Amino acid sequence: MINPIQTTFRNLFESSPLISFAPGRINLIGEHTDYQEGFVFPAAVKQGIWVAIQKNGLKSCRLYSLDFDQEFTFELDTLSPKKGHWATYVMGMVALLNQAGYSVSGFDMVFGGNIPVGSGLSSSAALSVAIGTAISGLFGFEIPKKSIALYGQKSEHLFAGVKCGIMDPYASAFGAKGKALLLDCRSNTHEEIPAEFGDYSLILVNSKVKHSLADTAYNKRREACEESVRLLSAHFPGIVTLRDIPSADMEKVETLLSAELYPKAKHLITECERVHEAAAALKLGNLSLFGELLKASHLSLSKDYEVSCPELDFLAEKSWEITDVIGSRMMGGGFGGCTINLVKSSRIMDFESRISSAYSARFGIVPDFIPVQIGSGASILKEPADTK
Ligand code: GAF
Repeated sequence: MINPIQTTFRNLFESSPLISFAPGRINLIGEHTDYQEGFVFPAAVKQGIWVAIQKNGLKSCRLYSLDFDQEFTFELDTLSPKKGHWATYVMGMVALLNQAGYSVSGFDMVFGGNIPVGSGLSSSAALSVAIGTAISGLFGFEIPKKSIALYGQKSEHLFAGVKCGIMDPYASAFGAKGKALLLDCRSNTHEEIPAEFGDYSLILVNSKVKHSLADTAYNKRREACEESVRLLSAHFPGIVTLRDIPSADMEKVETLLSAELYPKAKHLITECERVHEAAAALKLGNLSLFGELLKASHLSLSKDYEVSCPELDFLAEKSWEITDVIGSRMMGGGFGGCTINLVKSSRIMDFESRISSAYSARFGIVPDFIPVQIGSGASILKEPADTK
């Protein structure tokens, strides 16, 4: 992928660019917990976004998206990121970096990637992190990775309208080859844990549906958690988020919350515990326990947190029926996108054909299968040979 990006850049702008890469991410377990300062267990994948960039000596930034085959130019003096356009991710990062005191001057940029659209591998976080890494390298800012991840999250809040957590840009920035990140979303620190699955491989199944209002529902879930914290804090002194409540106190939580709020809080509390259990199981090589925890996570997301959909439920349930599958659950924000599955490597073709025929018979959609391997986080791949 680096070659077409580099060639396109040279053809369009006739100079030699710096090239950065930032990966997409999977999440093994720990869903919808990051915005409650909880625990998550993501990993970077090999698919990602490549950004080629060079200074242009102007007061404007000239962009070209290889994937959209579109150009876009914006002036640095009148920067106005608008929701819904790919260039917003570039303008958003530039606006936030300028606000933080990094003085970004004019540049030319080409970017593109190989993250399947709608797969839930978080291409938007990868794009923000790749842009932050590229700008940091080009202008010599040496912005810490954690700050790049936080700017990526803030850009999503301000310019895409999704009040997401830190997981996606953090995993893209800090990913490590062959390792999953046990991430504490309060301290924003992580422990790397070898993601060794023996005879099993990770494979995503893309439902190829994205139900409307997903962003609204996401923000509503976040508000429901915040409301629960407000109601519970009088009875649990010192709690800051739902992560601070142990599941041993679940009965008390139930008596204090409405029938609407309680299951959501229950998901948060139990999912944080499942993340620790899953990390411990992986360390011990106990894959069957790991798989059971993935199933419990899916059921909690579907029944209690209500962020699944019939297509994802069907894919997970069908996978649970197959003996060669050790774990399966919806992955990411929900309401569509992918399931993540641990499937016996020698039986993947059989898995694909069984899931494909069952899913297409039920929904009239042929799902996509995306094998994933755990790769490294964001980096600069190539320094420019010359600068303007
Ligand atoms: C999306 C968000 F961007 C993440 O922050 C996280 O909340 C995830 O949904 C659900 O776990 O990917």
